[in-house]
Amino acid sequence: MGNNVLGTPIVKGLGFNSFGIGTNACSVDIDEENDKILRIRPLRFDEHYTPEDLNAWKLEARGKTFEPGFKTLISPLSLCYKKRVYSKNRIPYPMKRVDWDPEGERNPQNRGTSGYVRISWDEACSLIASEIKRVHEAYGPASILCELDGHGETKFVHAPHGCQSRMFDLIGSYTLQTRQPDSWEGWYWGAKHMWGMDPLGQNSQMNNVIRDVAQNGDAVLFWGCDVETTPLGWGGYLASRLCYWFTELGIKQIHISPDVNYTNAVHADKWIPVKPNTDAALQLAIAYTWIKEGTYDQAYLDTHAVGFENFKYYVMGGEDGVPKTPKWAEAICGVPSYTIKAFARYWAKHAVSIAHCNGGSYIRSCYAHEPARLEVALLGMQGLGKPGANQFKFIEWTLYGMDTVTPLPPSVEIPDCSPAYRGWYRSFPKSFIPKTMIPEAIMNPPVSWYGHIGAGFPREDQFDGPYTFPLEGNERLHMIWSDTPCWETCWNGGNEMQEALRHPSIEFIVVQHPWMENDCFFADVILPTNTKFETEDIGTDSDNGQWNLVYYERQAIKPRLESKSDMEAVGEVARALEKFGGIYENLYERYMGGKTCEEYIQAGFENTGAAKKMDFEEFKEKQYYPFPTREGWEEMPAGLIQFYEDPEGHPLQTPSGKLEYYSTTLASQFPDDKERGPIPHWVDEGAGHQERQYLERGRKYPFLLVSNHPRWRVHANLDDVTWFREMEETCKVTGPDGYKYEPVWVHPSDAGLLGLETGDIVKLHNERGAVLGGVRVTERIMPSVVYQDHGSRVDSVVLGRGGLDRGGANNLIAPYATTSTHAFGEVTSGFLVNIEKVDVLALAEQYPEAFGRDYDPGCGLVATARVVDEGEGE
Ligand SMILES: Nc1nc2c(c(=O)[nH]1)N[C@H]1C(S)=C(S)[C@@H](COP(=O)(O)OP(=O)(O)OC[C@H]3O[C@@H](n4cnc5c(=O)[nH]c(N)nc54)[C@H](O)[C@@H]3O)O[C@H]1N2
Ligand SMILES: Nc1nc2c(c(=O)[nH]1)N[C@H]1C(S)=C(S)[C@@H](COP(=O)(O)OP(=O)(O)OC[C@H]3O[C@@H](n4cnc5c(=O)[nH]c(N)nc54)[C@H](O)[C@@H]3O)O[C@H]1N2
Ligand SMILES: [Mo]
Repeated sequence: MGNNVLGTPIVKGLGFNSFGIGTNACSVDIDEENDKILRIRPLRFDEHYTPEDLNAWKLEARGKTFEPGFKTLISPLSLCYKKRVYSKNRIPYPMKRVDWDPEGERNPQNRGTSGYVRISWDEACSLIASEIKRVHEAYGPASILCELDGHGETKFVHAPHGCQSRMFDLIGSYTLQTRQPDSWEGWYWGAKHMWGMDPLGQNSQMNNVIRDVAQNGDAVLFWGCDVETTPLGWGGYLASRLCYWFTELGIKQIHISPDVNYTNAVHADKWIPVKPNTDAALQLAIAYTWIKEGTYDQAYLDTHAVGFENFKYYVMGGEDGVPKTPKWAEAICGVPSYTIKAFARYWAKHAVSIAHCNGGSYIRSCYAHEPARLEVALLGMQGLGKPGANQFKFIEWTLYGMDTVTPLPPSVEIPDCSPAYRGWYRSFPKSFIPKTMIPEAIMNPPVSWYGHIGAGFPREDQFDGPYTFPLEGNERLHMIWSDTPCWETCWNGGNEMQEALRHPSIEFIVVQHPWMENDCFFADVILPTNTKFETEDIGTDSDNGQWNLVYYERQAIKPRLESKSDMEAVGEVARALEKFGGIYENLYERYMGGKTCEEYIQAGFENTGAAKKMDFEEFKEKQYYPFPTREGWEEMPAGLIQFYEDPEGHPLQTPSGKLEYYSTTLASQFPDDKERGPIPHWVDEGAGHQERQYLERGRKYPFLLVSNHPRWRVHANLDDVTWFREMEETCKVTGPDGYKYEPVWVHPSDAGLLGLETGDIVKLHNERGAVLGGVRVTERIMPSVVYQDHGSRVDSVVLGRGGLDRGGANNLIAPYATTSTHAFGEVTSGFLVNIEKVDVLALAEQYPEAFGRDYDPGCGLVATARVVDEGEGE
C-alpha cells in the first residue's frame, strides 16, 4: 500500500470462476494513490520477460500468422472494477433483520420485506455462534445448509466461497448445496453418454484445434456462441481476435441462434435464426436430409459408431410415423425448410467445425441432453475428428487446471496454487442437495435424485442413487449460511426459492457478501465482506489463451467501510464459537490451519514451476511469472484426429469405445425414461415441462424467452456499475419513473401487433410470476421470441409464486422442474412467457413502498435502502 503512482503498479487478477479459484482471470495493473484506486490498465509481460524467455508461440495458416501479444487484452468487465469497489451498493457494516429475535419471534414470513439495523462485528459473530450451537444441539449439523458454490472473484487465500465449510468440517459437517454442471447441463446429461467426454463436449480433446481449423477448416458453426461477450467474463479479447483472423483466412462463420448477438453482428457471414431450445428439430432435419440424399459418411460410422441404424430408423419416421423432414422441423424451429436443406448440403461438402462458449439456452433448457447428443450425432455423420471437423470452445481453457482443454499452444505447465486456497476444497459431505432442488428440499423434504451432480464425475455417477435428503435419522434444514446470495436471480424458479427462504422451518439465515443485493434481503444477519483490492493474495491466469501465469497481489487499498475478507469473516465466527469449549475449542487456530496469509501465498507459489525459476522474494518483487510455451506443441495431434484415424487404438470413454447413437447404459439404467431414451429424440413435453409454442400453454404464453449470459454483467455480478448503466443503447432502458429497466428485445412485427415502442416498460409473465423490462424494438431478435439478459438484480414488488419483480430478474419465472425425469439440471432459458405493456406510474401508486425505495440510477438500490436504524456503530 501507499503511494504507488510513480512506483510499481499493483498486479491483480480480475475475472470470475467457479468457486472463485483464481484461474482464468485477466491480470491487470492497478495504480493507487493515498489509499484510492485511480485506474486499472493492462498488465505487460515484456516488463520482465522477453519473447525468447516465453518461447513465444505462433500459428501459421494459408500464408498468414497469428501471434499472442505481450499485454493482457482486458475487457470492460475488468476495466470497470473500481466501480464495484466504491459502489453505493457495498454493505457498510454488519446488520441484523429488525424483526428477527432469536429469543422471541423470528418472523420468517417477513424475510424479503423487513428492514435492518446496524450491529457490531462482535454482536453479529456472537449471534451466529449461538445459533450454530443451538442448531447443532437441537437438530444436528446436517440441518445447516451451506450455499458456497457460486462463481466469485479470483482469490485463493481470501477465497470468496466455502470458507464456512472448512470451519464446519472441524465441528461435525454440514449439508452441501452442490454445484450443477450448469454451464454445460446438456453436454453433461446427454453428450457424455454418446462420446464419453466431459466436462464440455469435446473439451478433453481440444489440442491444437484452432490451428487445425485455420489450416483445414472451411467453416465454423457458431452454434449459440457469443465470443464478443462471454470470454470477457473470464478474461479478455483473444477469442475475438481469433474471429477476425478466421475472417482474414476466408473461413466462413455461420451463426445459429435466436438473436444477432454481439459476435454475430461483427463477424458473421451468415445468420440462421432458430427459436430458443428448438435446435433438436433443426438437427434432426439436417440428419434427415443427409440420410435422404446419401451425403453422410457411412464408412466412418461403420467403424466409429454403434447404434446408427436405430437412430436412422427414428429420423426417417420408423419409430413414431413422423419423418423428421425439413418441413416438419420448420414448423417447430422457425428455420425455412429450404434453408435447412441448403445448410445441410453445404455442411456435407465442407470441413466444418462447431464452436461454443458453452452453448446457450438449448444446453440449459428442458431436455437439454437431446440437442447436445444430436450435435454429436451430426458431427459423427460427417466424420468427427477429420481435419477441420471438430468441436471446440472459446472460453475456460484452463478450467480446473486441466491441461488438455486448450485449443491453442499450451505452456510448459498450468500453474496450480491450490496450497494457498482456503475455500471449499471439493469434498462431498454425506449430506448434500443438488442446487436445482433446494426449494423443494427446504419446503417438502424428503427429495431424491441420482448422481453427485457436477462436471468431472465419471459417466456412471449419473446412475448412482437414488440419493436422498435428509439422510435417514437426520432432521430437515433449519439454518442456511450463504456466501453466494444470488439463487433467486441465477437459478431455476426463483419465485419458489423466495418462498423457501421465508419458510417457517428456516430459523436462521446468515449471509456474507460485499454487496447488498438479491438473497441478502432474506438474511437475518449480514456480514460485510470485501473485494480483492482490499487484500493480499496470489492467483493464476490463462490470459484467455495468450500466456499462463502466476501473480502476486499486493493489497491495493485498506478494507473499505467495516468489511473483512470472506476468510476473515468466518474466522471471526470461529473465534466467537470458542467460548463454548468442547468441539469448538481452539477453533480459530484449527480453522486457520496454523499458517499466516503470507505463508499460504508462499505455499501456493512453491507449488508452481515458478519456484524453480526464482525465490519468493524475487517473485514478490516482479509480481508475476508467465510460463513459456511447451516445446513440441506443434506435434500434438489435433482434436480427435487419432480417433478418426484409428478408433480401435484410440477409443472414446464410452462402454463401446465408439460414438453411441444408441446408449445401452441409458437403456438399461432408465428403461422407462420418455425424455432421455437410448436414442436422442425431439421431446414435446413431460417431466413437469410444457414449453413449446405449439402446445396448449403456448397459446397463453406465446413467446419464447431467451435469457443469455449478460453482456454487461457476469451473472449477478456488476449490475451496479455506473459506467455501464449510462449506456442507454445496450445496458438499461430508463423508464418514465427514472428507473433503469433491464432491456427486452422485441421484433418489429411483434411490437407492431402489441403496440410496443422502444422505451416502453413491459412485463414478461407466465403462471409463475412477472418481471418488468424496458423495450428495445429490433430486428436483432426473431419474431415470436423475446430476449432479456439473465442476472439482473432482484427488486421485488410482490414476493413468491405469482410475484412481480421490478429488477427484471427473469430467473424468478423460469421453470421449477429440472432438465428431465432423471437429469437434474437447471432450466433457466428458452421457456414460455407473454409480454404486455405496463403503466409504471400506475404501478408506483399501487405499490408505493416498492417504488419508493432508496434508489440511485447509477447503481440500483443503494446498500442502506432497507436500513431502519444506523445506531451508533462501533
Ligand atoms: N436465465 C439464465 N440463468 C442462468 C444461466 C443462463 O444462461 N440463463 N446460466 C447459468 C450458469 S451457466 C451459471 S454458471 C450460473 C451462475 O450462477 P452463480 O455462480 O450462482 O452466479 P454468480 O453471479 O457468478 O456468483 C455468485 C455470487 O457470488 C458473489 N461473489 C462474487 N465474488 C464474491 C466474493 O468475493 N465473496 C462473496 N461472498 N461473494 C462473492 C456474487 O456477487 C454472486 O452473488 O447461472 C446460471 N443461470
Ligand atoms: N460477460 C459475461 N461473460 C460470461 C458470463 C456472464 O455471465 N457474462 N458467464 C460465464 C459462464 S458461467 C458461462 S457458462 C459462459 C456461457 O457461455 P454460453 O453458454 O455460450 O452463453 P449464453 O449467453 O447462454 O449463450 C450464447 C449465445 O447462444 C445463443 N443462444 C441462446 N439460446 C439459444 C438456443 O436455444 N439455440 C441456439 N442455437 N442459440 C442460442 C445466443 O445468441 C447467445 O448469445 O459464459 C461465461 N462468460
Ligand atoms: Mo456457467
